[in-house]
Amino acid sequence: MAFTLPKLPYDFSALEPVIDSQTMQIHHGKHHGAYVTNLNNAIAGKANLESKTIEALVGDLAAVPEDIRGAVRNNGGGHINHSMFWQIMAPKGQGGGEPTGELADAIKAGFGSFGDFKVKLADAGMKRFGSGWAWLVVKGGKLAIGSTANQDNPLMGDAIAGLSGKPVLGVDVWEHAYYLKYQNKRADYLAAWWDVVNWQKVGQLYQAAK
Ligand code: MN3
Repeated sequence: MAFTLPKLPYDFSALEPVIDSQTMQIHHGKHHGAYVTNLNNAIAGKANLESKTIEALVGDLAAVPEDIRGAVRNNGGGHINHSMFWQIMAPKGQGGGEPTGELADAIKAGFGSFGDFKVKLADAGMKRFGSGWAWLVVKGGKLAIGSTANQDNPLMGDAIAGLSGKPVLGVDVWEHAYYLKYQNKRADYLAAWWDVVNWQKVGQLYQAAK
């Protein structure tokens, strides 16, 4: 098996009340679990693909045979996106607040203020029609905000994902991420989500990406 479902770094109930326990169980175990299973099935027997990191695999879809490229794009994207998503959240109390240090400075330089940044990221999530993700990426040494459809990741590049750069924060705006608790109210989910963002982890990703 090339890829495995990573364990959550906290309990299913740890992100309550922002994200309910049942949503976390289904989202991690069923949705992310299925992306991993389907990705492994798609690349089974292809040692050159099985030995790659997930970043290298989705970052070079041109190297994937055409007959499985769509499956790798969707399920490899699902795997890398969710693997990051779990890491950049933390239980209320540990998560939330504001970024510090260089990341805070870069957000201020790029978007005016932390408040302006939050508005712009939520706007990217709201304007993504249907399923997808809103992102904060490092591109050319600077921070940028964008969104992708389905399970596309910025590492796939502009031609495929409509966005490029190294992701440092991504928020899942698929209905499966919020429907049980928030129903159709994506804006309420996005507003509450800030309370569980792990800014320490996002700061580490920023340091590695810049
Ligand atoms: Mn999801």
